[in-house]
Amino acid sequence: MANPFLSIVIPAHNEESRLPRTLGQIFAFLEKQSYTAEVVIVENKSSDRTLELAREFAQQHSNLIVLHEEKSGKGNAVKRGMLEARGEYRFICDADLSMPIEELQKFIPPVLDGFDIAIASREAPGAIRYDEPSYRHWGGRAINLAIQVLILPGLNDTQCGFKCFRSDVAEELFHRQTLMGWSFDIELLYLARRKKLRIKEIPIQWYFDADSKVNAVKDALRMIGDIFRIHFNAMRGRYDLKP
Ligand SMILES: Nc1nc2c(ncn2[C@@H]2O[C@H](COP(=O)(O)OP(=O)(O)O)[C@@H](O)[C@H]2O)c(=O)[nH]1
Ligand SMILES: [Mg+2]
Repeated sequence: MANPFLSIVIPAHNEESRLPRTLGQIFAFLEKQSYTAEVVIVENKSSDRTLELAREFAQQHSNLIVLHEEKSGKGNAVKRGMLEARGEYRFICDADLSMPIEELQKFIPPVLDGFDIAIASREAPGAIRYDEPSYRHWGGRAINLAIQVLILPGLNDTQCGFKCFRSDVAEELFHRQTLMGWSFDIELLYLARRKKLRIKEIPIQWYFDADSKVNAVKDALRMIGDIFRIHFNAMRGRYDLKP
């Protein structure tokens, strides 16, 4: 098959309860589009039936690719999926579809053009956040402040799980990714900034899902460690571009 126009890459860890509904909505949406598309699920370290479920779905959809990754971490799964995907545009998509799939149109041509990376933002003017508890919102804002001060000034939401990369940009950036946990986005966006790539922030509608794999204390502390790691890596020239 020729390379599709769009790849939707879904990292999935213990997602047996959310995945069927999400896949149902994604395939119903894709059927209505005129472009070609593939869906790539990357599962790792699940203790439930996520992998089996994804494979059952793949028997009914020839454009669904299911990958099982041995190494742990969301970053590892996304890296593998984005590098194995074949779409001209490659869209990272959380398995909970906390952003309605119809919003995807805003991230790709013809609605959006002239960009290298389009990132969903829950903070840009026009964004709407539904049902988010304030501890999560303010925790996120505190982490974003550290990200902006130390790494990415001007980006108000680097952590939303919906981002679109043009294929050539994905190939280049994901090969250089070194962080494999929740902070992988920050490193990728920093690499993109170094290359002066055009990052577009897209305001979205976002629905908080209490069923989160994020551990508010442990993962927040780990993230702060990663923010300093990226900052010091950058100061030591570890992200300098090879000629
Ligand atoms: N493959 C894989 N996916 C993960 C891992 N951790 C989280 N995810 C996925 O990352 C996405 C976001 O997770 P979620 O629990 O909704 O996080 P939140 O939205 O930040 O609260 C979901 O698709 C998860 O399945 C992991 O270790 N491996
Ligand atoms: Mg979520």
